[in-house]
Amino acid sequence: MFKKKGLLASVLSLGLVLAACGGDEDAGTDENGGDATGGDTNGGDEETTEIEAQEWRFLTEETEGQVQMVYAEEFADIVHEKSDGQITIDVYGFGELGSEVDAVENLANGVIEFAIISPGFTGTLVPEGNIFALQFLFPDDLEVSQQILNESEAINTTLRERYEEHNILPLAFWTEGAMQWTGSTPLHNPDDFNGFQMRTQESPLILESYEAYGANPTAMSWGELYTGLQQGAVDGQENPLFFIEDANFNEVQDHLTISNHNMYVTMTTVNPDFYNGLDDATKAIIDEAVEEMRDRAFEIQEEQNGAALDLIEQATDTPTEVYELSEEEREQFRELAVDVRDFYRENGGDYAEEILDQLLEDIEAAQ
Ligand code: 6CS
Repeated sequence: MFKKKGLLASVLSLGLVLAACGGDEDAGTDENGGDATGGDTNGGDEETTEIEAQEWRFLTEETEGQVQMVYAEEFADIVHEKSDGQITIDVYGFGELGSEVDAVENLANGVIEFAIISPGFTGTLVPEGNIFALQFLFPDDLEVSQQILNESEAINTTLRERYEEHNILPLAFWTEGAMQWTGSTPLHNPDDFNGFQMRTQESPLILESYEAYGANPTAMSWGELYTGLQQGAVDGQENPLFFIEDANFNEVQDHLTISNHNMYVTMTTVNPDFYNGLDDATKAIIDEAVEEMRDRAFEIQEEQNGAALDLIEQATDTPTEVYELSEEEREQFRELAVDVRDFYRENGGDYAEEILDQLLEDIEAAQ
C-alpha cells in the first residue's frame, strides 16, 4: 500500500533477497543479455537481487481523489508490491510541498524523487514544452492522441531530451482529458473572448493562444482560481471536466463551453540523477510501473471526466449553462489557433521547428 505523506524518509538498512526466478518475472534483460534484476551469480543456479528498503517522495499538482493523485497512489502501490514491500512511496498533493512551479525546482534539485509536472508550468524553463499549449493540434479522438503521446519520437526523444537538460526526466506523457472553457459570460466564438480575462497556467504559449482570440490572459495558480473567479479577478478558465467539477469552478461560473480545443497533457517525471543511480532491478520496477499506468491513466481520466458533466448539470443551486460548440464555431477558433504555431516555431526554443514538424507527421500517420 502507498503511504500518503508524513513519514520520515529514512533509508532502512535491511535488504530483501529476491530470487530472480520466483520474484519479478518481467524484469527483462540487461544489455549483456543477463538478468536486468542485477543479481549476483553465485556460481549456482539461483540468481538473487537485493532491493534495498527505501522511501521516496512523489508530488502531484492535484488533491485527493483527482486524476493525478489516483495515478500516483496506484503507481506507489505497484512499486510497493513489485519490491515485495521494500519500497514505499509517500504521495503528496497540491501545495503540500510548495506551488506547482516549486515542484519543478524541487524535482530538478532532487528534493523529491518523482513528480507529475504539467508542461504548462515549465514554459519558460523548457520552451519546447510549450508544444502542448497549441490548440486544435492533436486529433479530437483522445485515444488516438494518447497513442501519439506514447509513441511520437518528437515527444519521447527530442522533447524528452530538452527536459533532461534541465534535470527533469519524463517517464510518460499522458492526458487528463479534453479541456473545456468556463466563463462568467458565454464563449461561443472568438468575439466572445474580446477583452475576456482568461486564467491560464504559466506557459507563454498558452497566453499567446488566448491573445490570438483577443482575450487578456493572466497566469495564476489554480489554488487561487476559485476566489479569482468568484471575485471577478478573472472571467474564465480552461480545464478538463473532472477538474472543473472537483475544484467547484462551476459554482462560480455561469457558463460552460464544450470546446474540446485541446487536451490536458501532463508528465510523470523522475529526478534523473536519482533514477540513473539506481540498480537495474529497481529501475525495472519503476519502468514496469510506468508501463502499467499508461492504460490506467487513460481509464482514470475517462471515468472521472465521464461523470463530471452530469454532476455539473445536477448542481442546480449554482446553475451553469452548458453549450457545445458547433463544428463551424470550432473552425473559427482553429483558424486563429493555427497561426500560433508560427509563434511556437519562433519562440519555442532551438528544437521547436524540428519537434513541431515531426509531431505533425506523427499526427498525420496516426490518423
Ligand atoms: O489548471 C490547473 O492549473 C490544474 N489543472 C489540472 C487538470 N491539474 C493540475 C493543474 O495545476
